[in-house]
Amino acid sequence: MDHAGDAHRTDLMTITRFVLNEQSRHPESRGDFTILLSHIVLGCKFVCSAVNKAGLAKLIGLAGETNVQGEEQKKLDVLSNEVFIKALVSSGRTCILVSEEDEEATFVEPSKRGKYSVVFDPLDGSSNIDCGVSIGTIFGIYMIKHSNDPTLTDVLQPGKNMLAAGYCMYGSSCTLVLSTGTGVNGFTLDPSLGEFILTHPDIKIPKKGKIYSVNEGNAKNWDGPTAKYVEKCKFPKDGSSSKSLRYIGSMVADVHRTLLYGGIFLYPADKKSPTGKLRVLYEVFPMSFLMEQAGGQAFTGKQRALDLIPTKIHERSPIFLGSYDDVEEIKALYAAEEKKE
Ligand code: FDP
Repeated sequence: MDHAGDAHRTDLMTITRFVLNEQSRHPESRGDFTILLSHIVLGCKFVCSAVNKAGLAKLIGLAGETNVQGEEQKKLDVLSNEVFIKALVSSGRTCILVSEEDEEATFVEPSKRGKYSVVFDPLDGSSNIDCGVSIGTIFGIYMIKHSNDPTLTDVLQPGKNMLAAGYCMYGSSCTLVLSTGTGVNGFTLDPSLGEFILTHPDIKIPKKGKIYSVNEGNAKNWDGPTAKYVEKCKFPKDGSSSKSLRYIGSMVADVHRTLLYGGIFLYPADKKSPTGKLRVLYEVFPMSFLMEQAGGQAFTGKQRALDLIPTKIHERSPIFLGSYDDVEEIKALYAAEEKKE
């Protein structure tokens, strides 16, 4: 009998236990972060269940359409947003919420306010919803300076000021990847227990990868360094093998693969979208935070992504993130371009 294996199977490290363990290293902590996280986890479980049932329950469809009972249907992303907003407000630990779904930030009413602000995309990769491809939730957490007088400047902060970041991927399994600033850990939802169990401890991204991930349909509009980099991936001149292309078109899924297998994910600026497509606060920052915590890098084409100071809550930025050496190559190409100018 494999007693060691048995111990592993019976001594389950749930995400709550994991965060409580981390908290015990900070004697001054009063458990507020653990409470906040448990509300985020609840939101993820709800969305996971809704995504799994979507085809059956006819949750898919245009917001505003009515179902056979004559009730108004909610699109999955609208529903997910409502669930997260309500879970975060009711945690009593949040102050400002910025969601991809809402044009304006939500300022939590004073009686329910706490010291954290959460920036999030409740259901990222929405163009993949209707065909059952992996989608996800992305979130980042900041600490507020004055919870009795919160302003937008409390969330318009560089990504390096985040306390924690993570994503939950609704795919063949439901996986939550989290960093509280001391490495990256992955938890998989055990549906029979309804608990996220630590399955990917201390994730480290390979130093160099064999995969590049980009929407090549935009190639005609790319700038010089991006075009040169992708050309190098396909036709390397140093005798190395060409890289493989993988692009799901769902940031959570593409970044998750990059984190586990290594390589690079690119969403560059182009002539049509000079600031790129992805949003700084709830796409670029959380994913860059995780990449750095896993030993990789994240670069905007101009600077370290986490140094960027956003001026608007829905601001966009180009992004290149992944294995350390791969991002180093694209940085060198942008540096060479800058020298020419
Ligand atoms: P989507 O438009 O499906 O919501 O930011 C949203 C996002 O997906 C990312 O998840 C994804 O990486 C990217 O856009 C895909 O964009 P393209 O379709 O332009 O490749």
